[in-house]
Amino acid sequence: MPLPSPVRPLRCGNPDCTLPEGGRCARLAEFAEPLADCPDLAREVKSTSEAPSTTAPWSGRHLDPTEADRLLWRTPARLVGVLGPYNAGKTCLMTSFFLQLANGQRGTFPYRFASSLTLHGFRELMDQAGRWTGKEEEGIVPHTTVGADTSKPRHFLHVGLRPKDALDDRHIDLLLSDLPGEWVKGWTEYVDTTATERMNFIRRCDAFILLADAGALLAREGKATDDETSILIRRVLESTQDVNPRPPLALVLSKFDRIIQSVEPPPPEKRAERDAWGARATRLRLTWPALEDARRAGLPIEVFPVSAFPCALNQGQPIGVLDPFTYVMKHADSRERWSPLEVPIPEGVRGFATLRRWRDEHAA
Ligand SMILES: Nc1nc2c(ncn2[C@@H]2O[C@H](COP(=O)(O)OP(=O)(O)OP(=O)(O)O)[C@@H](O)[C@H]2O)c(=O)[nH]1
Ligand SMILES: [Mg+2]
Repeated sequence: MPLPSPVRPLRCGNPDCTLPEGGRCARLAEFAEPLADCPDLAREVKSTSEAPSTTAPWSGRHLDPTEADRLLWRTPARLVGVLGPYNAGKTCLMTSFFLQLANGQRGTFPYRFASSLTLHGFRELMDQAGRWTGKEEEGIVPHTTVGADTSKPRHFLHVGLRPKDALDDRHIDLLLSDLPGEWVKGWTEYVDTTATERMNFIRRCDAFILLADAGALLAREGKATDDETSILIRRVLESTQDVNPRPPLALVLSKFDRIIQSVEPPPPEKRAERDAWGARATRLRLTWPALEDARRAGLPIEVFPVSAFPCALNQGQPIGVLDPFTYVMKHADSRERWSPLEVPIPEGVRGFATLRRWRDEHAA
């Protein structure tokens, strides 16, 4: 993000004036020092209620693709594509993951929480989730929207991690995509250039977490969800065909609390086996073959029943949220990485000695 120029706080009523942008005063002939004398110029006064301008190189909210890109170049970051149709529970899963980690409840997850460049973004989501009373008809977090500035959509959440060993202070960046379901649908169904460009990051993902609403997928009338999920798996498979090694894929059956009374999940080591799901597997008519094709193509696959918010926050704990993250990180960590790029300080940059000389020359 460029720093604002020193004259940026100025505003000029004269439409021909470019001084505030670093150009020329339109009334230069009248005033020897337009900056001091021109009456058209006014200092911009910010109202205190206005949000502070973001002169810092990060805003604390979701990162845009350029910021995510910069982070990927600079650090050995792990990029995880969290994908799923509208309302699948993507944002809830990431919010719940963050809550657990930040609370020190890392379970089997091999890292502890260290930092976040998107703390404001998480904070807003956590505030919303904290207000949820547990009723199904209330939303837990707001639906992810495309955002006002469509040229720079902000759709990456960041979590900084340190290995679980308290004496190991290496820092690892984890980037999670938090996309609106409509975009995922656009990418899977009507592939046009805009959709493809927006999803360019897919090829750089170290791992994927795909979500499907467990109730919708395993229900008798779950054909549409089965359809959507299978297409999504196939799109990921197709888009990563020349990525080596093949990225792992965790299929999360979300909102499992809603069906727990009627469906008992198989033991963890059997969850990726079709037969272990018994008669329910027949409802995944297209999803299982897609998973099996992906596995044959070399993608490590695992299935996770998860409940990010089984009840209001003050009444209970999430179930199984850390498991898919533990799984994908185990694979992502085993990938060979380039050492991070140092951002060089440009040569010939003014040191104090040259600065003093330059000042003396100009003062003379
Ligand atoms: N009971 C229950 N409901 C959940 C759970 N996770 C999500 N939900 C419900 O599903 C809704 C949608 O969840 P989101 O996380 O916003 O879904 P999303 O995939 O991010 O949706 P988009 O942003 O619109 O693509 C929430 O508002 C909740 O009502 C869960 O673990 N349990
Ligand atoms: Mg969302």
